[in-house]
Parts: sequence; C-alpha cells; structure tokens
Amino acid sequence: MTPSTTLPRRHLLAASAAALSAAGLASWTGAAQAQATAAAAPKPLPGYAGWKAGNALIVHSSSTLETRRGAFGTSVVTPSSQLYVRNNLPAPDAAILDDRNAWVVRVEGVKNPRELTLAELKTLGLETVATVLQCSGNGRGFFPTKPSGTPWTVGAAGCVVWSGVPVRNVVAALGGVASGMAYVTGTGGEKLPEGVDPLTVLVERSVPIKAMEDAILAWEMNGEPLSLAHGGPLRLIVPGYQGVNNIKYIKRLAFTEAQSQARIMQHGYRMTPPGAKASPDQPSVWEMTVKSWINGPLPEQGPLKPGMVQVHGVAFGGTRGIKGVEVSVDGGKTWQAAQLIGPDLGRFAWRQFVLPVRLGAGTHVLASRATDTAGNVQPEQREENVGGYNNASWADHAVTVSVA
Ligand SMILES: Nc1nc2c(c(=O)[nH]1)N[C@H]1C(S)=C(S)[C@@H](COP(=O)(O)O)O[C@H]1N2
Ligand SMILES: [Mo]
Repeated sequence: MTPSTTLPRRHLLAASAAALSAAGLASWTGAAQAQATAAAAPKPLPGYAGWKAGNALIVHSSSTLETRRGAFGTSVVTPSSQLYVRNNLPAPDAAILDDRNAWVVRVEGVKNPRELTLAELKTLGLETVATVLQCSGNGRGFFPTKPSGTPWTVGAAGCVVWSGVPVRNVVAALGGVASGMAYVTGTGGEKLPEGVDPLTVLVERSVPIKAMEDAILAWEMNGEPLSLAHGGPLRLIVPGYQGVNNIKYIKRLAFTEAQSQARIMQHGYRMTPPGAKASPDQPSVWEMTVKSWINGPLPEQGPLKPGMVQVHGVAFGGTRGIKGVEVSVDGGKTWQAAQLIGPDLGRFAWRQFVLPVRLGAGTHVLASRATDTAGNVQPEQREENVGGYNNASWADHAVTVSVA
C-alpha cells in the first residue's frame, strides 16, 4: 500500500540511462535518454542534506526538499532521512557541529539574562515531545492563484520526536521572565549576507508568550543528535505552531514586549487577503489548525484492482490533538468514520487513520476530514491569502484513483 521507496518512472529512466552511459552503452539508449532528458533529470540533493533518501524526496531547490506523498509510510514518525527541509538562508557551515556542547545561546528578557552553552542547558532538564513540523506553505501547490513560493502539496510536513530542555526550566534558572513581556522571540544563527540590512534577511520569529509552556530547546531529533539540515546543534521547538516558528541554529532566545522587527516577522508569513499588501496587522502564521490528508492509495501508484483498499493517511490538530477522522470515497458527499491506528504520541503529534473500503471499477474521489479535540472540523475550502499559507482544505487534499 505504501511503498516507502516508490521510484517514479522518470527516476528509473534517468538512473538507468546514467548507469548505461557509465557502462559505455549509451549509444543504444537513445530513446530512454531522450525521454529522461525531456522529463528533466531530478535535481541532486544539496550537500548539507546529502545523507537524505533522495528517492523519498522532491528536490524543489537546494533549500527546499519535500517528502513524496507516497513515501510517508505508516509508522507515525517520519524518518529523518525522509523529512522535508526548508531554509530561508543558506545553512550554516557544518563546522558549527564540531563541538556541539560549546554552542552558545543568549537568553534575554529574563531577570538574569546571560549566555548559556549547550552543555549547561543539558543540566537544566530533559523532555521528549513528538510534534508535527509543518511549513505554513504546505498545500500552497493547491492554490489556483499560484502564490509565489515553493508549490508544496503535502510533503512539507512530518511527525518528529524531539528531546531537549523545556524553555520554562531555562527561564526558571534565570530568575523568571522580566515584567511586561508578551512574546518569545527566537533568532537563527545563520551568517547573514553582507551589504544588506540584516532585518531584511534575519530569520527571527516571535510567538505569543503562552507558547513557552510547551516549547523546548532541542538537541536531538528522532533519537539522533540534531543534524545541520534540521537546525543542529540547537533548535527551538514550539509544539503546535507552524514550521517557521521553530528556529534552527538558535543563538538568541528573548522574551520581548513587541514582535521582532525582522521582515520575516513583520511582513512575511502573514495571512494577507487577496489583493492586499502584507502588513503587521494581519494574522501571523502561528498555531496550526486541524488538517488531514490521505497518503494511500494514490493515483501515481497506477490503477487499482477492484476489491478491498485500505485508505490511510495522517491527521493533526495543532495544539489540540485529534478526536476523529472521516473518510469519503465519493468526493465528500458521504462520510464514514475512519479508525485511528498506531501509537498516540500526544496532542502535538499526528495520528494515523485507516478506513478499509471496497472499491468497484470506475473513478473514485477519496477525501479525509479531521476533527480536533475542541470539536473544530477541517474545512472544505482553503482560506484565500496572498502567500498561500495555512491550506487545510479537505477538498484540495482529495485524491482521485481509478479502479480497473
Ligand atoms: N534559523 C532558521 N530557522 C528556520 C528556518 C530558517 O531558514 N532558518 N526556516 C523555517 C521554516 S520556514 C520552516 S518550514 C522550518 C523547516 O524545518 P526543517 O528544515 O527542519 O524541515 O524551519 C524554520 N526555522
Ligand atoms: Mo516554512
């Protein structure tokens, strides 16, 4: 049902053409070669993510890698090798991982502000949390308006297990939050390009201070030291919040009265209504809302045989967790309760669901619709916005399969 290494045909063609030409047999591969070239050879993985499973990923650019819909598997946690990557700036030099424990984060907006090393952080507490890490632009590819930005469909998301120190422990060790603070602001440790106003490129995001209760400073992902691609040696994890708020290579954690002045906060990642200009008075992409999608069967797996099919996928509810998921095999006219399966890793993780259905010959539109624990139901339609953010539409995420 969910071959984790399904190779699209163009990969096979490109790979076999390359293998043949390497063996000096290119002359008779003319047809395959031409086809492979016409389909544009897949882009190679960028160096900092060279350890990833190329077959499981769509390489949009050197800073945007998307998990293939058919590669999610059905074991809850997304393997690190298959997890999407999104960098707004080039990843820092890998040398920052040479001495992880020496990494320094400056904590401000507390009674006793100071710098702490990762070694010190490791003495202040330890917590493990599973969260859905999702880019707020996930689903942008379904917007008919073609917003600028990566046209992700479903694969700019994964369910990841993090370990680190709770931010509230760090705050307690530094005497508590200074008075009047309303936001937690994280600053990324990338080297900034020269000759530009730092505020136009700096990756710095603020979230409401209440998010501190669940936030951790993480140094481990899925049981391994945090990789450079995913923000090692240290990353801020804000469970239930959109990806951009989870600051990689964090070098400063500040409790602040106001939101960051960085462009990525003031004008980027705002829910800007169609036709309007981005501005700080529009909602920022913070908490995620209830969402689900089907990961199998998928049209790219070819026509199905008539009979039983396990319709399966994932569902999450931001900070609230999932109460249930319904599946439709008639494009949303009728719905049936799906079964939640697998371990429940907590309210910030996704749940897997399955509905066994019997499909006869013909075309079927399969959709899923999740409900969170507060009773919010996944909407049929996306909320239109200029940036193509927060697409949770069940209609957009439906898949059409044929049975023959
Ligand atoms: N320092 C820093 N943190 C960052 C980013 C970045 O470019 N720099 N990108 C953000 C965005 S937009 C997303 S979606 C997630 C992507 O996390 P991942 O690459 O580990 O999947 O990291 C967020 N944190
Ligand atoms: Mo993102």
